[in-house]
Amino acid sequence: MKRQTLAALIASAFVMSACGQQAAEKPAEPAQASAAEQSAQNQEPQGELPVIDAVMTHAPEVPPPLDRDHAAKVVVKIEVVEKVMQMADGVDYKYWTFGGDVPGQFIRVREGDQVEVQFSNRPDSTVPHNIDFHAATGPGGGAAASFTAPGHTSTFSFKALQPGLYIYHCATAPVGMHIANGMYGLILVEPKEGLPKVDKEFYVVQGDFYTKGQYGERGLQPFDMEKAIKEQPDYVVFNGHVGAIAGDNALKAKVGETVRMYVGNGGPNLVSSFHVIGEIFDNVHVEGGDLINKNIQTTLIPAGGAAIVDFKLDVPGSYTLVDHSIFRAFNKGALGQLVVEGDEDKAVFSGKISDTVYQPEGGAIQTVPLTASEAQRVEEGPAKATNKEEQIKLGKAVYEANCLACHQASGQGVEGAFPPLAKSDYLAADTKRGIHAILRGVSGKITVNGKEYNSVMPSVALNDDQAANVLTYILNSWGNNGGQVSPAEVAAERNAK
Ligand code: HEC
Ligand SMILES: [Cu+2]
Repeated sequence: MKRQTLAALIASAFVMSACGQQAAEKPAEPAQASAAEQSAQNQEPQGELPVIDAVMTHAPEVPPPLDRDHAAKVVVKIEVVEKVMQMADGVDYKYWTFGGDVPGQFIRVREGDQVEVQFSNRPDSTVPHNIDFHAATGPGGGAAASFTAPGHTSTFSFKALQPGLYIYHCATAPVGMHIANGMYGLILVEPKEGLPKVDKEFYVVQGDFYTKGQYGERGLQPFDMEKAIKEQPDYVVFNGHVGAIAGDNALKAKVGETVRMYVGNGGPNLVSSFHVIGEIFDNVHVEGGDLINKNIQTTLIPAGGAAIVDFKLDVPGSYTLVDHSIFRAFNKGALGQLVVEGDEDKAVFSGKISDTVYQPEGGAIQTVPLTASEAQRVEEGPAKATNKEEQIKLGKAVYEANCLACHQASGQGVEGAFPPLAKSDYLAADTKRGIHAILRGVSGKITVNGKEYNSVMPSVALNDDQAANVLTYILNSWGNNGGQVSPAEVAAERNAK
């Protein structure tokens, strides 16, 4: 798929695109069911459900409406694929995906369906993954039930009890990193009576991305955890890439048609102020639920949330989808297009289409000088531990903030994924391994307490004091042999080649 530069998108954002590419016709027909049939279905025994494979589509396509008046067991097959794709023109990123692209495939089921999820993590994946369905009722939305090491498949099922449009996402530690790498998508649980018929349906999910280089910096850009924590994305995009639904990839429709958009927000951080420039949403399923609001200009879509919007197209032109937190649209990529062809209606709109020019304002960051005493406090840094007990106390906080998500509260780890730090023979054999793990990360095959692990631990950006304290805490916890690591030892390893 050809992606375009943001500059090119902005240039074409307000003008009618002349390209002739046609979007697939997708007339939408609601499922019809009488009240009597519906109440009969409510009592339908699970064992007798017909089994069907879910029709799943990549964005911006939406599977056709369900033409069913009964519940079914719907089999949803999801494959996790880690792969490098284009974020923007000349910018590559290693995405973690459900099904090979961002967002993951659209899943459409019916209220009352039994959803069986067959969740596979490709053998060439570097880390385990799982899936949390916001449409599921049960612990973690299936996160633990679907936790899957590379080269394995997990199966679990849930009943789609409540209709609505729901996000699904990966919830493997570090959760923020998995979501930031693109692990999210939408599942629609159609109400039993179906949704009103429209002419076209589209699938759009916003997400924010954090790269080492700033916006547009070329080459393969690694994920930047620090920016993610600060919630300062370099990219805010629809459907995973700058230009995924703009320019040559714009959504297409015709005057007179009704359009429904299933819009999600994967986050991980930002809330979307979703707006289509030049249109008013006739109906908004607020937050993807039953509440329908009418005549809406901009609808809020929380991170980990969704909305269903629909509108009728009265006049032709290019309608720009944006996050109306507007720097995101014009400086970070949150820009899509719906190109509408057909006859003018001068009464609705006089026909003058304006062309705006984007002028960068310059991004120099300003600072305010500190007083001499403030500067000295900054220079001194936080209070340091003066003995082993203080190291252990400070180290516990470092552990909880930086290691617990993977190695677990009592250092017990997760079999097949995160090795234990409690009574780890691997660590006990050489304390320096702990220092190396923090400074450089760990990858490749290692054996801990007789069990093999072949995963990746990212390096953790701790200073010498934090690293010394967390390791001293670990050595003196959970039945480990004791010991102490000093900041000087960490510094020596940091400087060693
Ligand atoms: C994102 C998950 C993750 C985080 C966060 C993490 N680790 Fe790890 N850690 C791993 C994985 C996975 C391995 C095994 C890597 C392999 O299989 O090659 C590992 C291995 C280790 C090992 C060597 C194996 C053992 O069990 O003794 C040590 C020591 C270690 N980590 C310490 C830490 C410390 C200390 C922190 C916090 C500062 C931390 N880790 C944070 C995932 C993580
Ligand atoms: Cu994941």
